[in-house]
Amino acid sequence: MKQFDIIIRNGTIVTASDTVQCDIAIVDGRIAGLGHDLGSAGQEIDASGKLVLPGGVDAHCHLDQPVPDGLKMADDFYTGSISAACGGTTTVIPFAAQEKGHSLRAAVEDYHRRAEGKAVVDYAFHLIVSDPTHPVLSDELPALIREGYSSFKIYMTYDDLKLGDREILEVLSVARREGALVMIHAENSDCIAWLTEALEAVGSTGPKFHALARPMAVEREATHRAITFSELVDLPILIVHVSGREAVEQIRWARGRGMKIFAETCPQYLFLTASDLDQEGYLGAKCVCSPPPRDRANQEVIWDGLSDGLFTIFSSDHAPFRYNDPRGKKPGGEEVPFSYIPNGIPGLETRLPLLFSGGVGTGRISVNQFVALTSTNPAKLFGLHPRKGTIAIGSDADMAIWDPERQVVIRNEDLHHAVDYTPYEGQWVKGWPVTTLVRGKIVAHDGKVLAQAGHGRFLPCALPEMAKPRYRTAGGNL
Ligand code: DUC
Ligand code: ZN
Ligand code: ZN
Repeated sequence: MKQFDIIIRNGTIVTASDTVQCDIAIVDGRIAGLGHDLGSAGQEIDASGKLVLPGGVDAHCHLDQPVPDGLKMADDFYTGSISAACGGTTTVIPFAAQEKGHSLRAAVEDYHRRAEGKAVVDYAFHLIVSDPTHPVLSDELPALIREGYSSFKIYMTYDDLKLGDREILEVLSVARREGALVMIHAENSDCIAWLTEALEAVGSTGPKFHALARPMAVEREATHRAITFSELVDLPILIVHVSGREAVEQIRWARGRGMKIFAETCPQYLFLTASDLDQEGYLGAKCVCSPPPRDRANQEVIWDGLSDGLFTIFSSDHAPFRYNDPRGKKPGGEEVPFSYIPNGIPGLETRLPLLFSGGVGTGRISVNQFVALTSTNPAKLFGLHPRKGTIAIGSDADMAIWDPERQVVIRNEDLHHAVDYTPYEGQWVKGWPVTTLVRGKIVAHDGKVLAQAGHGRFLPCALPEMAKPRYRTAGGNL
């Protein structure tokens, strides 16, 4: 009888803290041994010359999320998760979004139905709280947090999602009481509406004007306001999709005052600029996302924040709207004013290779920082560690085996999402995840999907230890 189900031999194991040469033994989907001369196994994987990393945890992606105005996300839990797997990601955390006027519980139940039997990688849910009524704040949200939905996103913009300042304070207070983590989309809604009207009034309606309607000042102001709310309630928060210098400065300022402000950034702020919205014709619509990409100097600010520890996590913000589609970027098949273009770009499969190549490959970040930003920290921040996010005895055998030398030119035709474009078409990267395992099963190898839909399981999240309040203030004790 073989001792183990699988042994991965001769690889270089990388965690957030260490890089070691050793073999990995797997039994029943978990890591059972790390070392040399481990014994025999039913299946052997030779990882000579390869890096073995914890599978990526993409803590910000949108899959099959109901959206208004006749739009539809192209990726469901199957196409989204095979795309994730082929890009070295083994856990995704998309959003169960409350619709205004509806219950939060209904959103969660609906989202489970959408995920059931489809995912190939494991998944947890964040909530989106868009209608914090009394029953939601007093009953539904606390109950859901205790059931394993321990993080939620709130928006300071988008008419169908945004909360007012008072509502944000109420919601943060519940999170503090229950120990949840709040993710904040920080952009000033009124400023965006005013700028949008002014631009459209003079006929400035093309995709490139999306970036002008959402300048950095709009993000800076809202980031500062979110930090103020965090201080008043004495609650750590996560500022998501930070795009450039001005928001970064606010977060550094808050950190300098001893506040626990977590920050996330995404590939679009490293590999795209606002000029990508200014492509021929209407093609810039492919890069419309919020906050918008900035300029080259801001890309450097984001790189600095990744290397010096300002950013806690690096996520895709995958928002899969097709380009040539009546329910996508050209709603009704037409070239519409920028304010009607659905916000968001695809990025689940390219998140890790882009950061590996642009960050580790250039020496901007170490390979251990890469693991921390893309796997260990998101697992810790959202209560999934040490089951996810590391290579350790007892952890789930979720791994990506990387060929650090493989050179790839990104082509949409090679990706596995259901979107009809990638904003990174033609970009060259060095380093690619060739084999991905989820709980000891090879789910993807060399771009081929080897797992059945439904292999992925739902993961309830523990209360995030890392996001506990640091101080007790008057506001926090209320
Ligand atoms: N912005 C968001 O806030 N969410 C989805 C995509 C985007 O661009
Ligand atoms: Zn957002
Ligand atoms: Zn998002």
